[in-house]
Amino acid sequence: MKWTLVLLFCITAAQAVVLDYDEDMDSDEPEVPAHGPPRGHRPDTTFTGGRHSTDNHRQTGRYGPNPTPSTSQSQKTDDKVLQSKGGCNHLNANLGVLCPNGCELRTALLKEDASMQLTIDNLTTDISHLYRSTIRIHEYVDKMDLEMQARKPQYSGNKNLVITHNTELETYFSAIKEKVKGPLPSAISNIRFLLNSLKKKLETLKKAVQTQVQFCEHPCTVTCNIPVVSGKECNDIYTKGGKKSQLYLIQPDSHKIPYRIYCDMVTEQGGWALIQNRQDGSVDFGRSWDAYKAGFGNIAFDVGKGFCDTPGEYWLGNDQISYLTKLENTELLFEMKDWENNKLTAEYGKFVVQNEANTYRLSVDRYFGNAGNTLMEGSKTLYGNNRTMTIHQNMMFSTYDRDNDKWLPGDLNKQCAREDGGGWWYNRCHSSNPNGRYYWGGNYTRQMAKHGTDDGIVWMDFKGSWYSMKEMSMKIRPVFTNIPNIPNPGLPGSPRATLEK
Ligand SMILES: [Ca+2]
Repeated sequence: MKWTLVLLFCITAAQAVVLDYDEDMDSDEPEVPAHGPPRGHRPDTTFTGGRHSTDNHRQTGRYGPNPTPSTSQSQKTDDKVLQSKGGCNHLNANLGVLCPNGCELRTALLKEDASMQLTIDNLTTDISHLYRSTIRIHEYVDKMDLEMQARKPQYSGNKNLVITHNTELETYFSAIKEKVKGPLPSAISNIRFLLNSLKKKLETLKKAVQTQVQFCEHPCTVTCNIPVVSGKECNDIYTKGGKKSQLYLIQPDSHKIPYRIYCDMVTEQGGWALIQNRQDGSVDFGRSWDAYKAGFGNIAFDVGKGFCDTPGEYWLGNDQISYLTKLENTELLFEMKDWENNKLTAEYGKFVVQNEANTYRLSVDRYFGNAGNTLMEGSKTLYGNNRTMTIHQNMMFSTYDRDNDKWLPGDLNKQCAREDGGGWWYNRCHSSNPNGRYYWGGNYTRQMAKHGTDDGIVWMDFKGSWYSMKEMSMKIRPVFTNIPNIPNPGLPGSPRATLEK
């Protein structure tokens, strides 16, 4: 590019020189004498301006050939040479051609003009392309500038947003860092300790559950060594030598299958058959007619002595009870203990339970004790008809699925057994409820009761309706006939009763 511009400059300068020279020739030519123009050969170095000084200059120029002798022949020859070199004549042909004149240069340049013109055209094209490219670059730069201007607000907004988020992150990070370095490690340590503790407890419970699962593979099997001595009932066994209170096998009738029962051989000289027992709430007494008919619960346990001397909670069964009470004259002993371990009793010198066909109707007589004669007299905390309807004497047995009570018979919504928790000789409804629900601690409320009624193990004359006994039991035995001179020891004031006191 640089050399191209220099060349263009030279061309322009040369053209200007040619034009000047041609103009001079055209204007001077008429003034030129025949012998040529008077100039150029004088070696006057004094610059006088004007055109002649140019001649002097040219004389010392690089084109200057040495002067040759001027002859007419040589002039003719020079004319021919000059003509061939551009057609320009010197003023004095004798001076020869000292240097290429403007005409020669013009001629040379004209010869070069075609190639130069092509180069110029190419340069022009290149310049045009360059110009257009420059224009496009400018346009692109302007566009970029506009875009940058447009993006400045966006960048500022994003910058503010980033700064806000960074500030929030720094705040959160500081809080987390503070917690991580502060109470968090100790809290984690405590939680880890608790988890380990819970894990150990769970492992212990798991082992206990596994043990119970293995133990309960035969949950209803109680292994008891049956004593050799047996009898038709407990008093019979007692008279035969069975003096320990434990589980025995009795057979009241030779035609019936023997069955297990717990015999109390200690209380009031023994011989008692345990027909009902409550002591820990381990057995549900809210059972059906058939369950009460056949009996349910656990007769006795072996707690390590090699025989079953510890009674469980159970109901012997209405059929067995009925049969035993008819086998001989039978007396009945209620024993009850509150949660302060105060113990009271209620004895009946007569106790008869009819068979199922007669709905196990109850008959008791000859009360003696300190708990209150609720079976025959109802609760002494009540009066008039209210008390009368709590008498159990002559009542039929009722369960939740067999309503034989005196509370609106036939009305399915008036069932004492359904509301009071167990099977019993309900009237309308009770003054004693030995088969009621077991309440730990004794006192309970209407809100705690399933139906809002006094459904606990109640003996109203002892602790009222809203107190459930800790322990309750019913024991029967034949009226003593094997003790000489004691015709009816269960009667109040009898020799045996006096003896027991
Ligand atoms: Ca009823």
